Amino acid sequence: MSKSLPYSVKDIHYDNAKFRHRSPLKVLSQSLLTLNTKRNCASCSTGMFLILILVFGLVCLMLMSKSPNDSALNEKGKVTFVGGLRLGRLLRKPPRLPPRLSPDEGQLRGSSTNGSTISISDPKWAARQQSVKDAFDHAWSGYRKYAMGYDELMPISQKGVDGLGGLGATVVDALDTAMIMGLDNIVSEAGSWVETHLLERISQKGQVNLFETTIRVMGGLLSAYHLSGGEQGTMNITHNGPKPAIYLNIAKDLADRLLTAFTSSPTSVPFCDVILHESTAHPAPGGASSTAEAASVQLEFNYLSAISGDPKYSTEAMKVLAHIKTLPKTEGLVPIYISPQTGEFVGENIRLGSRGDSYYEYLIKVWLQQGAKFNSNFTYLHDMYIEAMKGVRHLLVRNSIPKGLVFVGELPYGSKGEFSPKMDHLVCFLPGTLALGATKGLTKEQALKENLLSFEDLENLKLAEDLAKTCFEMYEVTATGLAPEIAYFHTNEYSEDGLEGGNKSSMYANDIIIKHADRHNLLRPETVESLFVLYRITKDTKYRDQGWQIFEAFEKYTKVKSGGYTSLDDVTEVPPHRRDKMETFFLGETLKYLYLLFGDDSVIPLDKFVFNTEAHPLPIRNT
Ligand code: DMJ
Repeated sequence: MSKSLPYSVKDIHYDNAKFRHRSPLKVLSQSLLTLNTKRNCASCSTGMFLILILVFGLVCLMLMSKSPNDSALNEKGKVTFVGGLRLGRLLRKPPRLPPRLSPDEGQLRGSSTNGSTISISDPKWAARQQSVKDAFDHAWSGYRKYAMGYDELMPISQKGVDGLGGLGATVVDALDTAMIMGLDNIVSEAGSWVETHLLERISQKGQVNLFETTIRVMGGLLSAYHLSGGEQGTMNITHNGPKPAIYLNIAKDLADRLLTAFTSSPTSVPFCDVILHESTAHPAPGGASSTAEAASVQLEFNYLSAISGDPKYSTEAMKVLAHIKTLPKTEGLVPIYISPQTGEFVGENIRLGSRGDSYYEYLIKVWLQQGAKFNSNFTYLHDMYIEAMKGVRHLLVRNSIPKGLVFVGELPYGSKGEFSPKMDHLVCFLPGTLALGATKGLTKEQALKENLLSFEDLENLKLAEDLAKTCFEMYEVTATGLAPEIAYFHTNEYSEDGLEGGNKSSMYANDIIIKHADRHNLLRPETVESLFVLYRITKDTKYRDQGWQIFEAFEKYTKVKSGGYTSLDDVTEVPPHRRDKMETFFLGETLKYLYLLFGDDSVIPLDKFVFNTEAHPLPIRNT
């Protein structure tokens, strides 16, 4: 039976026995029975009888008294042990969690690992989840047949290409998706490739980009470490692939080399490129680093410090955010370039698309990762995030005409310059991030019931829902049902004719403008990522329906028969002209988010994990 990962492995302190929480009554009657086997009560002296009553009374008291510091099964079924040791605990067996079920098993049985009942999932969604799993299998089979060990597959030419420095990026990006899906054979294949080849590659390869290598390769290794039982030391719950320590050692070796991007920079802003075999770092050709790149490696370096016990990774990476905190901003918004030489922002171009996007994502996610509420050292990140989202709402959000889609535009010349109604598909990470930032991973219902949403949270949640709609309409408006890389929005100040998406029945056909140069689709994940987060948070099934519609369009137009999926040149044409590349994030992100969207909420719960910007789940600190 394939395995999957409904919880942090940290939570799995149990054997495979059926969950049994012994009631105090049961313990008492068992104690009585035990005593009675040794003595016949009828022959007891009165003194002995009184002693017995006293003992029972004491046992009762110890078992019934419930202190908040006692071990407890919390709301997610996680066993927490906090506070001092009590006598009661000595006499009690810690509660055991039920055996871990694969998402499919869990759904079929209608039970969950948190002890509460979850609805038996609709067989329709179980079948759709299976289709995503099949798609992943098809994507992997093309890659392993034609490109094993290369960064990416060219599915039409049936060969591999090294577009990311030659570290076998698809293998590492795909690994934790296979673990989550319970695809054991792929876990074995990918895991053993990592074990056999990756360390050698890292020591021999040349130039890599700090950000891409961190989010895809280090992120993939760290997530594989955790999901394969890392923090338990020896327990490998996938039962496939290498031991967690292998992933950790490789991640450390890689991070030690990447660290030179930070340590050789004259400021807290890292250089953008690293020569792996030399362990040297260099600025980008233009000198400046992308703001998103410099500020989106902290989740990974922090987690590496936590599990390796070596603070140096986190220390270097967090300097970037602490430094950016001191820089002047425009209502919390930042230019997309920053100089490692001066530490200052470069230019005035403000956007939440390429080079800007994950800066905003990591502000809130690093705060969440570090234990949010009980770790005040990082409150500044939350403050920066809230200010930035206010800035987004004030300076970048507009409505299109005639139908009023809410979109996020750009300020290429700063807040004094002209507004551009251009929105990259990349911006579609924002609805998910806004929703996550608002409820901190809880459902909206729960957050409302517990009165946890501030005015800002409610505003951000509303914007999240509006933007998710726009992101979906960017798919719906085209002939293929797939989004272009970039869309423009028709406003009072901006219009262009003859650039519709090709789906005449879309009610937003006149709102969305797609320029010829922007019509490609790279199998990107951002919209399905947001649909997944919004579904988890709002429980509104429309997000699942939309995700399914997008998945079907991927199946129809991007699937390559011999194996793999391909990027497209033009989503407004049917049939679309195909490019010849399967990006690693299709396996690492797009299919993972779709799989999770159609599955059970207890798999990688949003209040226990943060996804790095490449969809690799990392556990949230719980102390
Ligand atoms: C991924 O590599 C990451 O999500 C990154 O933050 C930007 N976008 C690509 C996928 O589109």
